[in-house]
Amino acid sequence: MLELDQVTVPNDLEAHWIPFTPNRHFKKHPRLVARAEGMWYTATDGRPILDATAGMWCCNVGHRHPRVVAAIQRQAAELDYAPPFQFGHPKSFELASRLADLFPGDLDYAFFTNSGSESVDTALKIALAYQRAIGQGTRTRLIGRERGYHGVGFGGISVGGMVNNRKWFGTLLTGVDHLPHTLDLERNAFSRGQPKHGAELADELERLIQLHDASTIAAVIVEPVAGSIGVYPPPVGYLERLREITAKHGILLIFDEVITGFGRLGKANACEYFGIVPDLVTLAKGLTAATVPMGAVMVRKPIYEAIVERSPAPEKTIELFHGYTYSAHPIACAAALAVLETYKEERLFERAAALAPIFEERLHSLAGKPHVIDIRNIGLMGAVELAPRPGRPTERAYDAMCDAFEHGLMIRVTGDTIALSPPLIATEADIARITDILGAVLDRLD
Ligand code: PXG
Repeated sequence: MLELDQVTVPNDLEAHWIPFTPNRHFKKHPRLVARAEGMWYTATDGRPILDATAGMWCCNVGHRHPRVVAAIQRQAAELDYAPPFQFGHPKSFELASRLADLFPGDLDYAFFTNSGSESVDTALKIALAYQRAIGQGTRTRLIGRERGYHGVGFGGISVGGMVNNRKWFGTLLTGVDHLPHTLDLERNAFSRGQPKHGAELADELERLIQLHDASTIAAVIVEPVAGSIGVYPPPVGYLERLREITAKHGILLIFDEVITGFGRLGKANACEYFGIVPDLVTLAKGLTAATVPMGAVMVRKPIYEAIVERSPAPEKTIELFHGYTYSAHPIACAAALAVLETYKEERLFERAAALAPIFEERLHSLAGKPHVIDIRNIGLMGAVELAPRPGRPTERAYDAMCDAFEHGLMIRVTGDTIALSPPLIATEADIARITDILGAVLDRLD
């Protein structure tokens, strides 16, 4: 095991181009962690850092869980790799069956990827292939939502709605349109759980259908709870309406559950939480609790049947020309199976559901703090939105993140919003500590 005094801290940070990070500032003021256990990281200078973000919405079983560590070690020593095209290994089939059991309705098939971004591109491609397979090949348009985050592949940024993630990268996919986002501070500020107002925003889909005609639209993709933008729970009735409208017009509905999957809302997934069966579901993060990179797309039976079972090509012909070298990697499968076992054994989804009201209470106790203009929460997802500094958007929240790290707390920021998503193993005392440290950070913030 790595002891802290064995950690060497590099004296040259230049060569690593760090993703989604202000490299110039970070390399002058690095925040490096050396080890982790349970709810805690240890910084390279030995300071304990409480993890209020489950890494990046992903370390749901806490860090370095013994069952998961052992499963990864065993698998690495047994079968390091198996080609996923034309060959296979038993664990991927076991994992797919377990996942099918976790999802409602006939979301019975799993296609494996290595990240959320790959899951999104895979789901969009399956949607297009399905429409073509059922003789609806004119349905090529994809509809996303403003402020949505669907990873960083060209498909994902095309249907995504974060301006900075799109504007640098050319024309993106053509034939994409967007629904309006659902944040409405005037009507819904400081809502607890799902906001009351805004279900009618789903009717904008009817308007897009009138504009483009249903016969040109393949799929709509949304995060059931917008995560990365800073936790926008869906208005009451909104997702139900999206499901109704898409079904009526033969449009597939894709739920991007990269964040909401695996207990974040106190249920196995957002489908179960909201009681809605979409046509495809994208997964990653909590699938392996981030121990080994892995993603997946859950697919409804009629989609699999149309593309695979009813393929007009001879049986020895590939049905879907798509996949990755590391799809269903044996070590990722072993990690995922151990993580699913941990969710079940430790009743972590139920635990998250029980903790959610306490988290809500503590989070909303920050309402009177300086600069706070909104607080939102659902399950174990929470956001504190700050008023931006005039002319310097994002800087205030960034300073809060740096200060929190100095004071032993890891939080995430997006724009001027602080986002919290503690591991599902958090205790009441952990939540209290998180909000206490954050409260002090807000008090110090200028
Ligand atoms: N879809 C959703 C809904 C996500 O939240 C992805 C796709 C992409 O997953 P990968 O594994 O390709 O990164 C995500 C990822 C943040 C933050 O700060 C959130 C994500 C990634 C990075 C930062 O909120 N979510």
